[in-house]
Amino acid sequence: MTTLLILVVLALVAIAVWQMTKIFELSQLKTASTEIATDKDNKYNGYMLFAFLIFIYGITIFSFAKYAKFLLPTAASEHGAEVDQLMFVSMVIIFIVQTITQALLHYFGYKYRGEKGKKALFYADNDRLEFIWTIIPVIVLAGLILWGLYTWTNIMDINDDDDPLIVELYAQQFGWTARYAGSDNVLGGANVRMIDIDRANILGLDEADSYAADDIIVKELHLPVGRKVNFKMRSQDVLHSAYMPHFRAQMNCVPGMITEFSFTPVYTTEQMRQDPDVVDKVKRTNIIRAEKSAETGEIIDPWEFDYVLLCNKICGKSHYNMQMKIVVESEEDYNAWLATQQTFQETMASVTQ
Ligand SMILES: [Cu+2]
Repeated sequence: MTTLLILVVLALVAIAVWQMTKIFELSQLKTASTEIATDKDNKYNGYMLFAFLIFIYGITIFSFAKYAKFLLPTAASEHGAEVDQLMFVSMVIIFIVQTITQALLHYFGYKYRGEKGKKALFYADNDRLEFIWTIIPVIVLAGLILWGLYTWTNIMDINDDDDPLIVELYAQQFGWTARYAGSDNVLGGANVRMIDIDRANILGLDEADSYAADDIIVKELHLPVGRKVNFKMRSQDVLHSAYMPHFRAQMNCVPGMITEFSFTPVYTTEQMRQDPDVVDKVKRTNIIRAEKSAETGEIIDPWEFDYVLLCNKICGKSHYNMQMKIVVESEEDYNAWLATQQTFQETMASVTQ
């Protein structure tokens, strides 16, 4: 490490000496004008501007063609479609504006390149032009912001209308736990101080709280399609972020407080597996897996699409793998699955025995 630092210092000193020699050379009054651009140089640079313009347009088209497949598939939640539409319209506007302004910028750079005898015109301002290029962005931005605020307020309005399912998402280094509110649909009180690992009270539920008795703690999240879910997030240790990309949902999990997010899933896992983008992605991934398997001789199972809950805050060394599977299914399947799970009271009873 010390050797590397010494080498870096030596290199920097060498650069400094070189730069100083250059400054010294420039400061010497020399009549030779080799550093002054000629008409030929300016013309050459003007053409280079067009070449650069073609390059940025080219790379844009290339990126669309090559990388568009990495975008998320259709939104699987009710509000997700609105978020996507807002994003799409914003991107289209940015795209059009940048295509036009880049062309103008490079064209004018070429048109008004330096030429012998050509003098720049002193032009202080033009009220009409200033007005136009101020008012157009003002109108467009005001529209986008108002629309965005309206959508945001709608999405973030977490209420108990339409009988939502209440689910707690509990984050800790490095995994997720979910808690259903049970048949009363009310989560029992909980606090990290009441965690009792020996007695399997992993989420610190208040055993004296009658609402806690029927709560169901699980390691895989199942949601009935078409029913609104109100999530209540808690964190045990550091900042985490509950990120459910397919549902266009994300909310920070903050130690010491409960944060909320609400959405309605609209496609079951099975339906999403039929989505052309998902089918394509699964196919591509499995080709890579098969190749890797053939290369290393290791058996890698083919991948099947599932919704996921990820952590989107860098919370420690295993952050990258902090995830939980989400299954969206019909109301009947969901009820059948839930019926097989143990309630908090049952878990406690089995431990105490
Ligand atoms: Cu995390």
